[in-house]
Amino acid sequence: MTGTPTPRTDHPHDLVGIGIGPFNLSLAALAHGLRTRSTADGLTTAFYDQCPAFHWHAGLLIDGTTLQVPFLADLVTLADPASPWSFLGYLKDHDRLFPFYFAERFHIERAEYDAYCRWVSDRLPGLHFGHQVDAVRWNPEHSVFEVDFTRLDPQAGAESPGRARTRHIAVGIGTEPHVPQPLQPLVDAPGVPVIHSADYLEHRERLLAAGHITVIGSGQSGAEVFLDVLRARPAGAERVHWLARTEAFAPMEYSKLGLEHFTPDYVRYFHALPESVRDDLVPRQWQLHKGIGTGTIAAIHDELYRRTLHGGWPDAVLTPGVRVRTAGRVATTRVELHLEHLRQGVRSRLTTDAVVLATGYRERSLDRLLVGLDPYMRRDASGRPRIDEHFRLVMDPAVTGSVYVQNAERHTHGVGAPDLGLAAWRSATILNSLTGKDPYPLPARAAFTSFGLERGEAPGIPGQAPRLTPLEERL
Ligand SMILES: Cc1cc2nc3c(=O)[nH]c(=O)nc-3n(C[C@@H](O)[C@@H](O)[C@H](O)COP(=O)(O)OP(=O)(O)OC[C@H]3O[C@@H](n4cnc5c(N)ncnc54)[C@H](O)[C@@H]3O)c2cc1C
Repeated sequence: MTGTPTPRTDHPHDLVGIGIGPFNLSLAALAHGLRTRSTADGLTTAFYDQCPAFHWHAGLLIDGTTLQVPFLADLVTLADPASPWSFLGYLKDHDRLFPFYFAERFHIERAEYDAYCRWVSDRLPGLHFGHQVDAVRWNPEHSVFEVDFTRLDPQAGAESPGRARTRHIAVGIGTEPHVPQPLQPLVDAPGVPVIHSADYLEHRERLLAAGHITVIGSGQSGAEVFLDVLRARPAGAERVHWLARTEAFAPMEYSKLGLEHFTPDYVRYFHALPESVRDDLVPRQWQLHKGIGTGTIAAIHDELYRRTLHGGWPDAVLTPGVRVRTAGRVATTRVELHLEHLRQGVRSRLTTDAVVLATGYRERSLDRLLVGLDPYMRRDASGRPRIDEHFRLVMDPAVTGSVYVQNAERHTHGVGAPDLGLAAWRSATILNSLTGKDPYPLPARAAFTSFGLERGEAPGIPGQAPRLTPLEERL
């Protein structure tokens, strides 16, 4: 809820959430739902976000772009379909249930998901926007965490400090745009538009006015920006390059059994693997989350094809397998990219008038925020926080409170960490652990695939005796 008064901070909360992206918003919505459940008493909660209001990837809400998960992957439904904070609840509140029913859309527009989340954030009590959390400490004397924040008032330019005390914390600070080192010099200099795709819409008009545009990056964002540029430019005078380091403009895995990697079953299987095996696995699974949606690939090809109908080829160059070695400005108005094809070994230069860096995102560092907890935190062989199956940082037993994390656990819980489809389940898992009362009963099984073998016996359906395979059949 924007503009709510900051609560009294002398009584400790049960739970403080840091960051209000979709994941902590889901946690706040399900925590709010505990008040009506007989299995658990209500929790006192407060959630803080540094932004003035909820916005979800505002720079990439390009017309027509859709969520890559079905609308059922909203903030609550997969844990509590009866919650008032569901996407269907949002539609009902806006008298749009019938139009949505006839639209037959499983994948809603990104802008609609953003509006739905903002509707929740405008109504849910205990959300405090314009609050930047600066530090977290454990107070052993009172057995509470202390959360220091700064209230930001962008209009008045005023700032004032504050502190909340809490028994438990949920960190959901998300990701930030990433620019690879060779491209850093471009971002720091003014003049030519060189922007990260996260800021695309804000700079769209200026970019489209440039003579030649280069889009770098072969993920979903790069593909969407390339398609948008293509559609906006006249046929035969597109003047756009799309370059990517990857071997191909590859599709994202979206088969039904492939999607079972985004189930609680896979999360549990992955979490139980040894650390070295997990580290080996994650980069190999890039196609589960880093490719391009097949619909977007089809739309790009359709658009290019349409531009050949009256003869000639579009003035668009699409080249995968290319690395940008270095980059620099030329006479303040242009950019020169030094390119190398990774297979051919061929090097060349490209001079361009605008660059969109669709070079992805990185998890925001927990270490910066949680430096005060460092002496208590247990780390793995690579120095990363250890995180248990309930999404809780493993800490010295002297700390009796819990720090839960959302979307910072890819190394322990796998590729599903940033996936919106697991949001409600993870929030429910956290609340079940925090209350110790299982207010949100969760399914023991969610996938048809049995990930891994049971030790000593064949995999089977939980609760049913496994069918033993005679030795001859195994040959
Ligand atoms: C363009 C794009 C599209 C995507 N589409 C999909 C999709 O279709 N399906 C899917 O499954 N996944 C999708 N994802 C991935 C999904 O993980 C993110 O969309 C999602 O926003 C992550 O939510 P979050 O809550 O972790 O973080 P964020 O949405 O990044 O929110 C984190 C919040 O924490 C706040 N914050 C950070 N530090 C502090 C601090 N110190 N104090 C206070 N507040 C702080 C930030 O202001 C921010 O509001 C997409 C990602 C991107 C980039």
